[in-house]
Amino acid sequence: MCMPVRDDHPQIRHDWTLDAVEALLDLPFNDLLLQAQQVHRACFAPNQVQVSTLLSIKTGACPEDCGYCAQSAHHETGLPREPLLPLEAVLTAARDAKAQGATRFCMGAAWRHPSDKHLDQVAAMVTAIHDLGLETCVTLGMLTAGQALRLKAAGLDYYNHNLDTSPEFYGQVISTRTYQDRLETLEHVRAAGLKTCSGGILGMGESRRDRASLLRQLANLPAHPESVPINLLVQVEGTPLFGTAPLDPLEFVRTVAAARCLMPGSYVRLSAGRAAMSDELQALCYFAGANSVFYGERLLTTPNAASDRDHALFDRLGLRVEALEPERREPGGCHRPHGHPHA
Ligand code: SAM
Ligand code: DTB
Ligand code: SF4
Repeated sequence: MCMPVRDDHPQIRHDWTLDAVEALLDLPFNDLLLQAQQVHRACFAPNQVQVSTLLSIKTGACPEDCGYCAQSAHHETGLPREPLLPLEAVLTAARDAKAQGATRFCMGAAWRHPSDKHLDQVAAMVTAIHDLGLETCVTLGMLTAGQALRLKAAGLDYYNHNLDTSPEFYGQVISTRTYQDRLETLEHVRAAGLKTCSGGILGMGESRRDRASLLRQLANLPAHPESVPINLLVQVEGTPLFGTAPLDPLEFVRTVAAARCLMPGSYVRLSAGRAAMSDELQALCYFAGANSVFYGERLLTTPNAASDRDHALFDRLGLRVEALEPERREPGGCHRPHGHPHA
């Protein structure tokens, strides 16, 4: 059994300098991957992957102007808008996801922030999905402290709220909110006792230093997010970021590896962009410490990697899908199964 990776563990730090994180990203590729793999093995079952399924419960017409997003009302992307889905439709999708082996059901809404009426409707969804025996995650935009508590009381496990990029680059991607707005919602989520899911998007034209700065922000939060999604920009026609020069795939792997080194006890999730990645690139990401994916044919509005392709890849790599076992899901703790050091 390995020591729990808690906030007082020497590997858990919240005092990273930007130069130190950049130096990690600058390491020779093999040195960085070896370090990440060692950290990964010390904290997690090395051949296990957690799978979550996503559903867009309210689509399009978002007042925010995020330069990457198909759902912003500021961009002409031709995406059909859909109001908040009824509870029954959401439950059908959740039952399906469970039947396909997902352990967490994540719901996304294209809001700047939810109204209290919408929040009550989402809270009812959360409770019903929790009762199906699935973990729940929602991403609804900014929350007040009271709204975070309301979701916690409804049985919510995780709140997803990405920092997305560095504070320095943020203004070039989004003008309708600030980095501080994001940090404040994360504070409310933590204070309510919810688990945090927070990560970012790579391939938006940011520099390596920006990627280092994003990782530093995440690692220097008062508690590491339990889940860190690393998205690769899905380029959507009509968005300002459509046509951005693609990121070197090895740079993506480096960032996954650095996330693993900086946040040893966090699940690092390969998120958007997997549909366009080769199996070999995904395999390298798993080696670099990614241990979670979004699974299912769709992300929110764009296609995901096909499920049969995922299963074939898991088989080829000898990766097992993690079952939901609450006693092993201690927040910030070590997730390695007892008595199976090399499981
Ligand atoms: N509206 C809420 C918000 O922005 O917090 C929740 C939904 S939003 C779609 C959730 C996350 O999806 C964003 O923070 C961003 O990281 C990711 N995302 C959106 N569009 C993307 C794209 N085209 N490529 C990669 N990631 C994307
Ligand atoms: C996250 O970091 N990625 C997911 C989830 N959290 C909500 C969303 C990806 C969205 C990709 C673009 C789309 O499908 O609209
Ligand atoms: Fe709205 Fe979220 Fe898309 Fe930004 S990322 S436009 S907040 S749905």
